[in-house]
Amino acid sequence: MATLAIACALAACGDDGAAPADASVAIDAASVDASHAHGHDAGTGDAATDVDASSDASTGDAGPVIHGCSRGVAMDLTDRESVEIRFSDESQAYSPACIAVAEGTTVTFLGDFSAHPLRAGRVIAGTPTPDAEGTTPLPTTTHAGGSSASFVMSPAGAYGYYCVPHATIGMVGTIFVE
Ligand SMILES: [Cu+2]
Repeated sequence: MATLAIACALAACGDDGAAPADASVAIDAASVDASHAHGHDAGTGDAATDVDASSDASTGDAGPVIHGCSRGVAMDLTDRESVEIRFSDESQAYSPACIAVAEGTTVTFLGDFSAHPLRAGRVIAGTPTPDAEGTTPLPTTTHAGGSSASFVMSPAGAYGYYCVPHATIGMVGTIFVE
């Protein structure tokens, strides 16, 4: 019961501090999340993307950062069986662009793939870099037709993707699978 011990330390509670312990644990979890965020803005996909990509090698305990998206700031959708990511001519962006899902979750991209062809990979130092075949559940060859495409996210890992013609203007995203 490590969490209870921590909670008691924070709350200076006695032998029967069950109710205050819960409250302290919640506060503690929130502060941990904040400390892992490192100030990244989830899914903005602006010029900061390049800086973030260069930090991939020194991940520390916060895990990888892809397109400015880390697990700490990702939208937590790990309780969903299916997730939709939308994109449009107006937004020139994916929404949501920075998410975490459970392994086996079906992720469906919805939008015009002829205008916004999808490819697995990441923008590194301003250069769209495709992922190798077999390293991602997302398409390693450009997916360029139709208006809906679904992918079963497995195995666990961190997967970047981008719109081929708009990758360098921030039409990028990241999916953490756990
Ligand atoms: Cu696009």
